[in-house]
Amino acid sequence: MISITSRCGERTPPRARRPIPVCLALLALLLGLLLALPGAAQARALPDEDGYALWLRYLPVQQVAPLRAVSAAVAAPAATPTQVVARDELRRGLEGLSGRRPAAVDGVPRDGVVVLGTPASSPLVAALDLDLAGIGEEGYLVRSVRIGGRAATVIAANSDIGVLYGVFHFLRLAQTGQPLAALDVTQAPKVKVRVLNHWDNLDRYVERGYAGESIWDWHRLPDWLDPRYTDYARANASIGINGTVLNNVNTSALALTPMYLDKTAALASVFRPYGIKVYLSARFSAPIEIGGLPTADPLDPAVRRWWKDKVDEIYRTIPDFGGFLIKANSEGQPGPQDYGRSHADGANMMAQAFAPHGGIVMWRAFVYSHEEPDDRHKQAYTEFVPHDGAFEPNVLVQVKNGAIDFQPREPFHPLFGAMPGTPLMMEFQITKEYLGFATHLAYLAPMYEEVLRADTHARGPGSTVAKVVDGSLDGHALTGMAGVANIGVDRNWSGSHFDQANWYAYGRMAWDPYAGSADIARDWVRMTFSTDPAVVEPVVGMMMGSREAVVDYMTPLGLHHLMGRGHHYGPGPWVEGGPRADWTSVYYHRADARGIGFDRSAGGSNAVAQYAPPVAAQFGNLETVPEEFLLWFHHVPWDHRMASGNTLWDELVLRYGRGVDEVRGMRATWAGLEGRIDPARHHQVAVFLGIQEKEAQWWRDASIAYFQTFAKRPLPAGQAAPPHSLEYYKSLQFPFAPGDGK
Ligand code: GCW
Repeated sequence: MISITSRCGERTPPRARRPIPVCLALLALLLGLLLALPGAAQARALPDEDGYALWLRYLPVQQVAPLRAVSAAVAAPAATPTQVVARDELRRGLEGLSGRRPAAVDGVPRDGVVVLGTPASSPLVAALDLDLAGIGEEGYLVRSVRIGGRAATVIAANSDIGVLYGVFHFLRLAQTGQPLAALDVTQAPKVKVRVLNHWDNLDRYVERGYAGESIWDWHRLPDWLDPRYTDYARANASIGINGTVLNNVNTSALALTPMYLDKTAALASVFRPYGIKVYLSARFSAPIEIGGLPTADPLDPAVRRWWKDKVDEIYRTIPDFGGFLIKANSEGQPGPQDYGRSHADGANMMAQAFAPHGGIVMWRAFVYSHEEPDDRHKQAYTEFVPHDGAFEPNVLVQVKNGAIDFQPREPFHPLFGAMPGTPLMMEFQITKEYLGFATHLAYLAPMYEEVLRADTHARGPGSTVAKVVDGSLDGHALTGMAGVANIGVDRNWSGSHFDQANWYAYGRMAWDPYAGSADIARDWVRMTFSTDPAVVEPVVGMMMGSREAVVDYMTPLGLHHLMGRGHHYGPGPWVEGGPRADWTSVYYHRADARGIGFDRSAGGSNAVAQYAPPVAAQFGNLETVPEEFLLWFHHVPWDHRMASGNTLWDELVLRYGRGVDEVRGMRATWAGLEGRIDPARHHQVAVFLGIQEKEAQWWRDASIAYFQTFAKRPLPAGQAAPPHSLEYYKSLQFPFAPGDGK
């Protein structure tokens, strides 16, 4: 009889049972002792992650049996590139999550088949006779059904891309640990054009980018298609983004030359299966710079011909090209006003060139002029409202969420609700130009949500910004949302792990502007870090408080535009002088011996009058203005009594401190999660939170040191004096801070 060697090294006959448990027990004891030694935690640590996988990590779920029960096999067509992508993503995801690669099958031979397709692409879907009428081209159903008596899950749509979106939805449910046995999901996007705006220059510099160079490797395009482009497309499709503007709004005209169109076409070919169209920013003066014309006057027939020919050429190269994004007559960019023409003249010229091809023009309303002495807050409204209804039907006017510039908090832009005859799209900034770059943890979805839920009162109560954006308020079919991307070549894409959440949340809110920021955060944390409730709840808590913390330590109570000049890094409330008043801080805070704040009430610039009367009345009155907008709309005496009972000065100081405290709290919460998150990501976030605390403190100290020179009042009891002199804070220079325009 052969004997075997047990793990204890004893020679035992094969059937002898006793010695094995004994030696296993010894082994367990030994292991236990080992684990108790210093360094043992390391041995147990989760494997390091670098963040490249984003929210598509597809790691094994905790409860594998229920997932396996519904995902034994996949029955999916694979006749088109999008069908292949949908099937492969589903199999890849399920394999990672369940530890078992689902078989590819043609029918439903057993329980647990996931059936994909449209009525046209899949006989199985056709036979189910589902009601797909209300979900449009991009919507989908995910439903638990029975086919031939067997339990199946069907992911059905009217188009291949709808099916792909459904696949990502199903995978999200699996990733976040939702029950999968009785599904009945119906989804359709509420916004049509859901685009990222890359502020990427052709030399790969990213304006306001904090995640390294541009991912577009223009020099090696069109031949080298970096695999990252495919992962970019997957990530975007997973959250419903269906377009990308590749180049900066401050663009070179060269982006429209044949060489760059070929490169753009190559990117379009990678993105196409994922339902992502490419768009380009176009420089208004391109007819002069690359067309050799003496003018770019939009009413000049030769100029009109040039744009028409250019657009025709683009469609010969990229048949499903999306359209143009235009920044005109803004911050020195050329535009129709250079020729005495209006924004509508400029936009319509281009829109007419696109109309035969089904393309669109996204014309930005971020305009203000240094020749115009009026409050910058008012200028977009003043320039655009007179042209309401005058734009071609394929023009979207793209409006930033607030009237100044992506500040940590702004009231909603007065254009929302004020142009019923024109579709307005939302422009949010995902990159954190004014919210601590990529080092500070600031989850932006609560800010997006706050703006989308704001009530314009334009057509009576309930006329929310979301209803303007989704077209329901004034019956527009062409609708859109843009997010200024935070993506670069950094391994984790966004410069920090938590900034991925802002990209993610933007996509989810572009799909559904009524979605809740906390729900989205919860999904994201589960997919990105862990489904363990001991991780999910504290991390969601950190995220939900994080934007308010930034508001507090940078620009509390409605203050705005107080950052360092040019690069926008760090506090600079003292910034004054230079080429234009509205690029200084003193223009915005107007602090003096009496008080602080920008009077935009009827007695001041009267910007409030651009809002519908109930909103104007609320914002315009010192008694009714919400405190978070107090200094946005009013110049307020230092001793003004706040709701808390404090004076304005005391409250201001306390808010700065509250912001710093919140960051300290986030650090402590995060420190408590060590061991529950892989060491690499945990460490980087911990270090970044340390930087954030230092910088929050710096914002607080420098701001207080400066404003105290006007308030000339002591700090409230218990509040520490800034450790340095105002001169010290003013002397700090950051010549190479990232992302500055150039
Ligand atoms: O926020 C400001 C930025 C500029 C930017 C501009 C814009 C692309 O500081 O860098 O330029 O807005 O939105 O056009």
